[in-house]
Amino acid sequence: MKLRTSIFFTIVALAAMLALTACGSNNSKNNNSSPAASAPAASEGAEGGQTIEATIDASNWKFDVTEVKAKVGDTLKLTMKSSEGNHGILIEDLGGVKIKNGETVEIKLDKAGTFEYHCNIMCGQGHDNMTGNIIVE
Ligand SMILES: [Cu+2]
Repeated sequence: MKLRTSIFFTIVALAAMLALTACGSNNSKNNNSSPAASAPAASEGAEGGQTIEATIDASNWKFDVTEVKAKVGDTLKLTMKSSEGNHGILIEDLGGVKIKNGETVEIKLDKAGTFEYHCNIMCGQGHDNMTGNIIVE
């Protein structure tokens, strides 16, 4: 009876020691792993950073909106509608963005300036009058 008990405790003690050393080696391995690089999130909302929504309605031969103002860092969500005739919008100075009737495009405004847009579909005698400006400050 006494012998059994002491063997039992010896086994328990050995098991505990094994467990401790196993834990110890695991911990040292974990400590060697390089820290996870946490890149800073894209800097949004600092200056500008808002979403500006504008709808430009085209008719023969004008755009109802000829000036859209925004700030550097804003995202311009531009929708084009054509209530009369067949028109489109081309913004050459902002990467040649094209917007068709009923379409919405999102443009990230990352530089200041005045960017002209104009109709890019030959729509008739007043075609050349169909211009406007996106002013980014
Ligand atoms: Cu046109």
